[in-house]
Amino acid sequence: MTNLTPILTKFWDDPQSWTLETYRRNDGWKAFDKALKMEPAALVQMTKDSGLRGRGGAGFPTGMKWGFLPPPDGGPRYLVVNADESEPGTCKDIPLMMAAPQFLIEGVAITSYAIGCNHAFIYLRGEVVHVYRRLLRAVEEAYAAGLLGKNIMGSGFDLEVTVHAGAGAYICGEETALLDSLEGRRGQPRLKPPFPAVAGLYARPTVVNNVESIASVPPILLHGADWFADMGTEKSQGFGIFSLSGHVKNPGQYEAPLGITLRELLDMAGGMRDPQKKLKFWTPGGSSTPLFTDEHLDVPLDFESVGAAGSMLGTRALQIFDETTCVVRAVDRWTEFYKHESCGKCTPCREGTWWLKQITGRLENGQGSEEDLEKLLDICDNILGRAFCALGDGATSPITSSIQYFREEYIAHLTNGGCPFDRDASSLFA
Ligand code: L3W
Repeated sequence: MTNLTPILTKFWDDPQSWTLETYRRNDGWKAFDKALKMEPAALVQMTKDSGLRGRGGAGFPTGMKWGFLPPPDGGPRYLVVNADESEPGTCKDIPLMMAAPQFLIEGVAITSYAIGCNHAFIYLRGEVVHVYRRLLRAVEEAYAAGLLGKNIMGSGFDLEVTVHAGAGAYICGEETALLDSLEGRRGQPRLKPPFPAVAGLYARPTVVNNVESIASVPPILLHGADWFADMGTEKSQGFGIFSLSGHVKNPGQYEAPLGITLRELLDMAGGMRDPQKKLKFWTPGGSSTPLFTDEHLDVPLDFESVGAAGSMLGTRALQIFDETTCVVRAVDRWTEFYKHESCGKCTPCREGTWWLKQITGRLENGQGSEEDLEKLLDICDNILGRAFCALGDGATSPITSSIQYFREEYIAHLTNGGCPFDRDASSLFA
């Protein structure tokens, strides 16, 4: 594995990389030792100074989020790790938890100490039973070593960690739907504000952070805020795990400073799967982020540059599609996903995604008319900014961006009376 910043991915290839022993050999749990000798407020300040921004998609400053918690009032406050990785193309948190779960558990311990939490939860996507087992074992190992539990290492700090597996719904990656699900209710988003920092789990102050954000805390504490802030770009500091999939020679996870380009990542990943085939389109951060094309190969993959180029960095899920892929077919598949995963709470998303799927489906089959393109854009316009949460907005991204860049391909389906592509030639959507 080629990695420009082998930090979270440093020992993934070691045999038994997931054990506490391997983690300890790689400086594991030293940061927690250091944390327990610090004032919690200093840890929050360090996280702010590092510039760490949420790695789950939105990029909200992590230290600032911790700072939003109201002053202690004697009642409980919670840390909830969002491990519900489900954004299409995103495969970084699950590999991280499989290969090096102790990074997350140490991050949970440090963060809990920093924010005054004595019970933390890891909410895991329900389908990944193998990850659930690995996390449970890793938490047990940490308890057995006295790193979790009561009066940890004589510090007077108590921490219980609960691993909870959801039931496999994309909506439960939305932080407030996740909290409802964790409380035993049907996972549907809550109205914000109040944000979880003020009223979250059981209506108590709660920090919800992504797996990779929390796992990044121990290395930041060990090496210093400046070390982290010196990586990446001015406003998107540090490193991140980029997941490459699709028509790429060596798909997988590549850890690198934010601001790296797809051209550079593709070089690290051995190039296109078939070097004779041209890159056609790609997602910078999963299917919820507007598509890019080969014109965007040199866009620095940081929050600001990707935004300025018309998309979002999102979860850094780079799905690569070569010229054999029918973009209409890809968009139709993604739209089916959003329609299926819409929780039904709000009308724009529930009704809108259903209509979007009707139209992308008939266009892909060469039915319908050119007017359908305007209808698609109109429905997208009625969802964007009007849905209850980001799911609806995400559903519009592949549609609007594919019409922007590949309108003629939609038309070709109509003039051809069906898909003009050889479906057998494209392994992704065959
Ligand atoms: C307190 C305020 N807290 C904001 C907190 C808020 C949340 C975080 C970001 O969507 C994106 C979405 C997907 N006081 C606050 C405050 N916060 N203002 O900051 O909030 P927000 O609303 O910007 O985003 P979000 O609802 O967390 C996440 C995109 O990520 N995405 C999806 C990824 C899916 C997964 C998955 O597979 N599980 O990660 C991909 O691009 O479209 O834009 O914590 O509480 N004033």
